[in-house]
Amino acid sequence: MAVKSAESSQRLVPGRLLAATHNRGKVEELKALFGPHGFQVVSALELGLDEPEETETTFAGNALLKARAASKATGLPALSDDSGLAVTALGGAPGIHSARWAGEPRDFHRAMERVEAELAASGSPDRTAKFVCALAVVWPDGHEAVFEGEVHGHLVWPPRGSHGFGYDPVFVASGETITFGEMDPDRKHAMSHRADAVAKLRAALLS
Ligand code: ITT
Repeated sequence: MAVKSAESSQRLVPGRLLAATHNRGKVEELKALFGPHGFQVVSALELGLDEPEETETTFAGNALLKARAASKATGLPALSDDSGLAVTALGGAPGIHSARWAGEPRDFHRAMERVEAELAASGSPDRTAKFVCALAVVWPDGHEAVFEGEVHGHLVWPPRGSHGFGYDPVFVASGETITFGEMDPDRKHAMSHRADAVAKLRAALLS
């Protein structure tokens, strides 16, 4: 997927980095992906920041909205992640609504069951899907950049494995036989949609 970088001349200097997310799974993955590059990742969850309402219609739009709110609240450079599962036979759903399909309080078993039920109802034999991740960086001076990553694969049923988070137990990346839920986290971090977006961010902002 194309990289959209609103401002690529700005550099991200290793140090304290605010992860504008309240999702524990994402916080862990962002720490694992940015820690080795000299960043101390502090999350909006740990700081108790308000969660902005995700009112945009794209991953990139929602990522920017979350990073802007967190940078404004803290005066720190903020990194946000808007991501989700896009199922081919469901026209890309749940997409930007991936978290919402889990209801409140969030229950991803319920979300995975809904995907399975809607696939069965669609009558399509196509089980291909992809995870998408938009990472946005917003600096206190208003500079912004967004990077998008993807990983393609297919869905399996029933769910398998207890690693990762969200829809990981039903997603098998292309060329793999085990789900992200069964995969060692380091291996997921080498091939995931988040890793793809981080690689693009690194090339643009850290090199
Ligand atoms: P924040 O907005 O606070 O970051 P959130 O969970 O609401 O947390 P999103 O709106 O971006 O985040 O929703 C993304 C959902 O997509 C997330 O809750 C997961 O269910 C799913 N998802 C994203 N990345 C995933 C991954 O690596 N593995 C499994 N599921 C993932």
